[in-house]
Amino acid sequence: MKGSTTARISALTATLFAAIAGVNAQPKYLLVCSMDTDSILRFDAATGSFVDAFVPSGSGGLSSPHGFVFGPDGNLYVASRITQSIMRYDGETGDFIDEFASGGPLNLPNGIAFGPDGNLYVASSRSDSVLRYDGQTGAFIDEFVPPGSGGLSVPVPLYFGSDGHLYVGGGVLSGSIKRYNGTTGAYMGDFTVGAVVPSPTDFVWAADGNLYVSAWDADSIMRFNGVTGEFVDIFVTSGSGGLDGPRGLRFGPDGNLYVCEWPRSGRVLRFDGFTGEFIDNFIEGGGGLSWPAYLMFSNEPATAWPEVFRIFRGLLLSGGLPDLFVSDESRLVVQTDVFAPSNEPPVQIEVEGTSQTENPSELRFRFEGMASRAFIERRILLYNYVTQSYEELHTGFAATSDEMIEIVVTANASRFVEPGTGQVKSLLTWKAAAFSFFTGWNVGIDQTIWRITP
Ligand SMILES: [Ca+2]
Ligand SMILES: [Ca+2]
Repeated sequence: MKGSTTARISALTATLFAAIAGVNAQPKYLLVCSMDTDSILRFDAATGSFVDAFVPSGSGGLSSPHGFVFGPDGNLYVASRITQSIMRYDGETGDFIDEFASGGPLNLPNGIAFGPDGNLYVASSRSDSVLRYDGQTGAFIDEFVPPGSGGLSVPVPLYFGSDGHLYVGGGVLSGSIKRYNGTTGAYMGDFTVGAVVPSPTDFVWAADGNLYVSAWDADSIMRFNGVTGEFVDIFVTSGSGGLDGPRGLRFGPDGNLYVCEWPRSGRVLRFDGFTGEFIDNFIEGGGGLSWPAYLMFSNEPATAWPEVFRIFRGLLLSGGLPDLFVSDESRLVVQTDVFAPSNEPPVQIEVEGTSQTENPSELRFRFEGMASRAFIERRILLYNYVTQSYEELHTGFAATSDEMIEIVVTANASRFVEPGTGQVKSLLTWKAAAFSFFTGWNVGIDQTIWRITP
């Protein structure tokens, strides 16, 4: 466990570094869900000035929009509360496509997210549950988190963490962020500990490794350790800048924190991302904004999950594709191919996924795994679609307990995404060091995912 913690800390350091290296990736737009006007409004991300109604009022029947997210197909999905459905809009133009999902015991949809299995997860506020819909067809699949599981009450925001598990904010006076197994939906415990969150309405992991949570009933923004869930502090104090009912929150390109105020006004408030001090009303009623529920910048990173794995060398001992989704000690285990030519790594595994964007400003590949013996050389390669060959980006000795390695590409990242299809591929190889005479060993892979920023 200790090794795992160390690896996580180094991964967080990498995140911080990347945040500094990636400042050139400026989003153009801030999208805000304007509940009272039944529209999604677009603002200039740098100035806050109104640009247009990306999704015009009532488009396709949109009524009381809440959670929204860009899907794996690049389109925008919006929870429409009054119609009890999830609407889909063209991700480029904002044009209505269809009423994507509805039905099942859905009652007041709130936060929505796509999962590692490519399906759509919806917080059903009034049934105290999380529902799952087919990510391709929109058909209802099941109650992924059954009503009240782990004490879930009035779920509002929900996101998959970088560990692949599902985090759900719920509860009123004794609110918290709860964690559910990303593949089974089983309750894993309350993630936030040390302080209750009075009505958590949104949350976000920041580059500093902390989790920032809107406490709607306390008019404040709380901060928790993003890895352990331990309470850190009240980051934005109650009522700062007149804050009355914080809801959606995100960090902007300037490193500051943007918070929707719901429902009192049409304000998006900006707070210093380092001190939490109030800066200004970044948006105040622009474009008719009223009851802003959620917001997002146009270049938020999206997760690409492994869709296929291929064993070029080695023998599958145990596990399968779903083991690669979540950091949960459940692994794909592959043994050495003893017949491999001596100049070739006897374990070679390729994983493949799909990026939502073909021109990313940043691409990260995250690997978590281990080898059964010491002195096994591990290489991580990403497929370069320009040179049409694998490019080696990391090499080192594999650890004998889980370690997490995150490769961060900020320069010319589009070379690792196939034009037209968005395909991304990574190759992982293991080979015993020259001085080692062991031939029978195996590797366990706990997680392989990509995080891709438009
Ligand atoms: Ca692990
Ligand atoms: Ca796993």
